[in-house]
Formats: sequence, structure tokens, C-alpha cells
Amino acid sequence: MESRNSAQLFERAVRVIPGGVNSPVRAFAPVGGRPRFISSAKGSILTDEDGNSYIDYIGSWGPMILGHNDERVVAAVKAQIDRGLSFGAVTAPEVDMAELITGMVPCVEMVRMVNSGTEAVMSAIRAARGFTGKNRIIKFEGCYHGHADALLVKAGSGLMTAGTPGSAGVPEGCVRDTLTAAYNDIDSVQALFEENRDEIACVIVEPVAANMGVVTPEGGFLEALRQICDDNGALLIFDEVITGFRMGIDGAAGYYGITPDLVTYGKIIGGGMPVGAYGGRKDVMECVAPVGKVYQAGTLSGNPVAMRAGITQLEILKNNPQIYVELAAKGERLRNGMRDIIERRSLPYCVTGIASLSCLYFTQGPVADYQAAGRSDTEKFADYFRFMIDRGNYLGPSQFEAIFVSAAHTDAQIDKTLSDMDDYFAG
Ligand code: KE4
Repeated sequence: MESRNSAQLFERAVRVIPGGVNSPVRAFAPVGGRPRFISSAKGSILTDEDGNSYIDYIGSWGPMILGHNDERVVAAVKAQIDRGLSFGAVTAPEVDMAELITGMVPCVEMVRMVNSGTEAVMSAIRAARGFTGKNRIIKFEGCYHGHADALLVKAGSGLMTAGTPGSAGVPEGCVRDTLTAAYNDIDSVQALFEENRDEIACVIVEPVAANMGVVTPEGGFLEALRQICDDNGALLIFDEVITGFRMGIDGAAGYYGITPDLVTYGKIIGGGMPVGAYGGRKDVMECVAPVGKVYQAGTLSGNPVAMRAGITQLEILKNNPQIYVELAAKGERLRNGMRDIIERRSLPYCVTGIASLSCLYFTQGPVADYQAAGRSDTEKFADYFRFMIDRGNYLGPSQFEAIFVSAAHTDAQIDKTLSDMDDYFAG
């Protein structure tokens, strides 16, 4: 049942906000209907403006790994608020956060806080260009790295959802140095290095591509990227805005045993507050102002309230590693249940995923890259989405987003979602 108040809010919103949303993927455009305006959340449950509740499978697109409104995170935010919201000066929480991240992730020797994943990536790219003195970058089709001009090329997430590989308003000059390769196709990377010898500053990759659904790296792919970058004097950047602190305490870099030169973070490190970060090799990070000549700044970077939220969430994850075992088990439960339904009902679909990230693709599969993901039946996905949300399962409103589970999801909730999925395909 559509939320009446959501309908009224959306009619107001579209008059004063482009598309009625502050981020396109929230608009429900590809799945039809109007977005549900969420009024509150707790644990794995969202509640909309009419009191309808949903099992939440986006978790604010990743930050809510512990579940919504974890009391410990909320208490830390409230304590900091009583001391002040923002000072525009150095604060202890920033040092605590930097020491926490560099202590948790061996490849991060230094880190700089920013306010979003987009800022983290654009800054890391600038640091790589400043450090190497080279301009060209390689990204992968279907990977999304935020909305900085140079990265809006064959990107995933909202661009893939809209079926537009790029964006209006991005001058050719801004993307002239952005080269795209195919995910899981190391030959496509090698070819670009041969065509652009000694001109490539970095390769940026989502170590698990979670913006074209969920595409995992095939064996040897990440290792080969590391080797190609070493062979050609280019930096390897892991965009871990989604995977960072989600796949384990040291993210995908630790999970796969690869040492990138730079890593970008967001989402989880903010505990729900606006935060991003980039970090890595000390010699590269010391190119960044005020030490080096790569300029990057931000009024609210390292905001103490956001730091306290993120520090609290990261410390909980660091001190309770069994959370990752539980998250993986929940992800497996969901994936195995979906695969069982596909097999039992002989559906031409496939399920991918790893740890707490999953995707149900409405295509036969296998899905190992952008082209394969793009063959999904997005109309069928939209029909499925509408059925599932009306049954109280809040999935990402796009075939090309991940399904996130949190520490707060119960087996009973996952089984309920699977039962609803089975009902849909029974119909
Ligand atoms: P933000 O600027 O949205 O904080 O982060 C950009 C970003 C960078 N890198 C990766 C791997 C990301 O997934 C993202 C943002 N993720 C999307 C969800 N697929 C954000 C959702 C939205 O755009 O509203």
C-alpha cells in the first residue's frame, strides 16, 4: 500500500528539489511508483511516514553495517553534540580516527578525512596524478566512484540505472584522460597500458564491484592489476567506499591479500554521518597539502560529530570480529535461499555476492562484467521490486545496486524475505 504521506511529501518535493530527491537512485524512477519517505529506523527495520515498516536491505547504501541507530553510536554522537558541532580547527577525534584507521588497515600509513566517497576518490586521483606526474587514469566499466567529472565515464550505480554511461555537463577535456577497461579482463588493462605507455597515473577499481549489482573479482584479477601497476609505474587505488570495513576489518585489501597504494573509504567509517577518507602510502600522502603540492581541503572534513559516530562504529567492528562471521553467514543464507528458488523454479536468473553483499540478477549469467550485468531484464526486476516492497522488503530500487545485510538482520527476517521472493515467482 503506497504511503499517503509519502505521496504528499513527494508532490511537494518535486516542486523544490530536482526529481524530488537529493540523490537520483532514491527516485524509484526505474522501478516505478513513488519513493517511500522514511521517518525512522531501528536495527534492520525502516518505518515510513505512514507507519509502514520494511526489512531494510540498503542500510543507507552501506553505512548501517550494525543496523540503524545502534545505541552506542547514538550515545557517542549525543556526547559530542553537547561539546560542540563544528569548529573548523583541529580536534582530538580526528587524530583518534586517523590512528584507528591506520591501525586497522596495514596498507594505510596516512589518511585524510573528507565528507563523501566522491571527495575521497577525486582527492585520491589528484594525489596519484600529483605523485606520478602523469595524467591518464584507468577505471572499469560499471564501476562507480562518485560523481566527480573525471569518473563519470561508463559508470555504474545511478548512471547504469538510468542507462546513461556518462553525464551532461562534463566537458570532453575532463574525461579525455579517463580510460576504461573491462572488469575481470586483465588483457583490456594491459592493452591500455601499451597504448598509453608511461602516461597512466593510476588504476582505480572497486575490488568487489558493487555498483553494477555485485560482481566479484575472478581469481588472479586483482593480483594482475597490482603487477601491471608495478610494471608501469602506476598507482593502484582500491575504491573501498562500499567494501571498506564491510568485508572484514581490513576490507577487501585484507580479504584478498592485495596491497593497494591508495584506498578510498566512506559510508561505514561515518557510522551514518557524512564522511569519506583517502589514505595509503606515506610517500604518496605526503604529496597532499599542506605538506605537499596537491591541494585538497574541506570546511567540515574531520567534523567531530561525524568522527565520533565513525570511531564508535569502527571500534565495535574491531573489538567484535565475530560480527564479520555472522555477516557472512547472513549473506550466505540469503544467497543460498535465492539460488534454491531459482533452481526449484527453473528461473533464468543468477545470484552473485560475497560476505554481506548480494545481488539477484534477472539474467541467466554468469555475470562477471558490465556487459553481462547490462543484459538483465530491468522491467522484470521493477515488477519484482514493487511486489517485494509491498510485502515489506526494502530492496535497492535498481537492478544495479547491491543487497546489503547488517548485523541486525535476523535469520527469521531473511527467511521471510525469501518466502516473499518465492511467492512472487510462484505467481
Ligand atoms: P558518495 O559520494 O555517494 O558518498 O560515494 C560515492 C561512491 C564512491 N565509490 C563507491 C564504490 C560507491 O559505491 C559510491 C557511492 N555508492 C552509491 C550506492 N551505489 C551511493 C548511493 C547514491 O548515489 O545515492
